[in-house]
Amino acid sequence: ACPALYVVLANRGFFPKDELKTFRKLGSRLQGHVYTGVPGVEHNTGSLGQGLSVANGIALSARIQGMNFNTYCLLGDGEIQEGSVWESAMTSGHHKLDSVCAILDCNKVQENGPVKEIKNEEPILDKWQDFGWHVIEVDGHNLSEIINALDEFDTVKDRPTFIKANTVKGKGVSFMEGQAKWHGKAPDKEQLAAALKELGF
Ligand SMILES: Cc1ncc(C[n+]2csc(CCOP(=O)(O)OP(=O)(O)O)c2C)c(N)n1
Ligand SMILES: [Mg+2]
Repeated sequence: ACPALYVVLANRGFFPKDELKTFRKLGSRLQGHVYTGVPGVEHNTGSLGQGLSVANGIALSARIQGMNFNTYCLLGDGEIQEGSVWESAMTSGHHKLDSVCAILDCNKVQENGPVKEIKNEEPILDKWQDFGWHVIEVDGHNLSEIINALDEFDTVKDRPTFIKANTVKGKGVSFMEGQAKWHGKAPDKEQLAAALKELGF
């Protein structure tokens, strides 16, 4: 996910767009996991399972200080096997943190294979609902469904919102779709050309 974040930050002027070409090079601040050395990044990531605790902390701090903004947390479906995610899910529910929205990128695959074979998580929506969350399910490749879900989140009071976004890992590139083996692998020149062609570039 970090290349996508870097592109957004560069486009928002946090650092020069030219710097994007240094991605994952020795000496670059744009590494494979984001850290606070990157302008616009306020918390290190890389270790799965921490994001929702951070989101809760930000939301609670805003409440205490009387500040009015929303906090969004993107989770992976492999990531939610981490116990810390459920501690924080319980915390958001207990404190009725209605400014927190968690979005699950439910692509059915984690680093080493299919989620349901490694550790089945279904029924996911029932679990989050039981922890005190308002739950919504969308097609994560359908922008208007995502926007509607975010609008619904804005109207929900006294409970956090969980959006299960059903997605396909590697969407749009036929030989990558749904396959764990592409998790951290770079395509060779021919594969790159084929992938860009399929994506319409
Ligand atoms: C605590 C921790 N354990 C293991 C890893 C290694 N790791 C990086 S990504 C990943 C798989 C995550 O799967 P998922 O949450 O489904 O994300 P996806 O790749 O599908 O977007 C793992 C195990 C890590 N970064 N942190
Ligand atoms: Mg996944």
